[in-house]
Amino acid sequence: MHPVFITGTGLFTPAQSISNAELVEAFNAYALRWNAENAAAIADGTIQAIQPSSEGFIEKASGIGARFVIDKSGLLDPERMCPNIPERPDDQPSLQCEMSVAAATQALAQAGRSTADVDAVIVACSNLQRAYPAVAIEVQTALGITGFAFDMNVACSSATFGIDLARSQVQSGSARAVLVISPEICSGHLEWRDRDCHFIFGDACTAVLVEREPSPSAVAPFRIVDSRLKTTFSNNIRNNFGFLNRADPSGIGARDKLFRQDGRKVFKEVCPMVAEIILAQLGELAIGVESVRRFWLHQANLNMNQLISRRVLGREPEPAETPVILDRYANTSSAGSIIAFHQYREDMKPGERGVICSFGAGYSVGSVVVERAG
Ligand code: CO8
Repeated sequence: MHPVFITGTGLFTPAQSISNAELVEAFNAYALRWNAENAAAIADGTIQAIQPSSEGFIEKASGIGARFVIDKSGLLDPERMCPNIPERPDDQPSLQCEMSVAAATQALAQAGRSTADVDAVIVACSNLQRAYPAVAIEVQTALGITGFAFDMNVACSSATFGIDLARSQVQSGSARAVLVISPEICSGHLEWRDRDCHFIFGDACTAVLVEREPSPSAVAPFRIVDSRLKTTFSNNIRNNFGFLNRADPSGIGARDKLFRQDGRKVFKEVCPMVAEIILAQLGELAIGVESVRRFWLHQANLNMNQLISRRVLGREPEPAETPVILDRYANTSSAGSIIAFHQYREDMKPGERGVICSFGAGYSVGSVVVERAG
């Protein structure tokens, strides 16, 4: 089969960031207020008081130190606890289109390509801001790309599944080059009033250019050696928001219409699954684990990544082997492993190999083995 390369990556980071201290202060102000308003019911045992959040817990349980967000004003307002993102008229670019164009422009520049070299756009992310027309087609038009575009969603594994699909399209000849873009606005579907998860997510957008040959001016191209996809159904990470919600008004606004998870179960079930998939993939490719220079893992939880790396390597990982961006970005769903790849790959030498691996809701795992091209 014809080789296929990732020739450029791009990253859009929102201008605003929220530290754990700011987040916890806002949450605790909300909790105090809610508990005061519901004091009688709490006192007679009908409902339970909201427990405060803590910076210490967040850092220890997750490794997250801050998160970028599109709007922090609404998130830090104890009366709102939700981003303020005004709707735009249909004749203006959508927010996800704007983020996508910014990231894609960087990816093209890094690859030494122009939009005239690209035939397809895949917008691959956890949540799309509308059902149709596809955000990808809006992005395609904004960039002036002829050809085709479509949206897809595999939650945290959207980007790796998108790369696998782009690789097939390039291999089959249906596109010369494909942009895989992940505009993740996680702040819009997170319940900021739930201390179990209010610290987990942030916003960002990544773009990856997949094509047949790197241009001579590509900054750090990588050949895709292999990609493996795995899904297995689980209710442990779920979001029931959808177009049928209005057909049963009793559920509108209920807690299950935003992200929710049983984090403990996810941790226990997903870590071994990911380690097994990476080890099986490397084994079948006859690539010794010790020869893999870097693992750009999904950025959900630091402890999770350390456990997976230990299982794969059979020893403690060196920090440079498993780059962490979680401390600044938090979990940006499908963008996470690509942000790590974007920020930590230029130092690798031709022939050196790495693994981009995402995992999350579904469950889904996407593992892409790459090798630095010359
Ligand atoms: N402050 C203080 N205490 C807290 C807080 C807080 N903020 N939150 C919880 N606690 C308490 C709990 O109530 C509990 O108390 P108790 O022992 O009295 O019951 C105690 O701390 C321990 O809680 P947990 O057992 O929940 O703590 P864990 O150590 O398991 O850590 C984590 C929780 C960090 C969530 C951890 O389980 C984890 O990261 N698991 C993996 C989760 C994961 O990777 N999920 C992937 C989801 S992402 C994805 O797939 C994409 C979905 C689409 C994007 C959605 C965007 C919104």
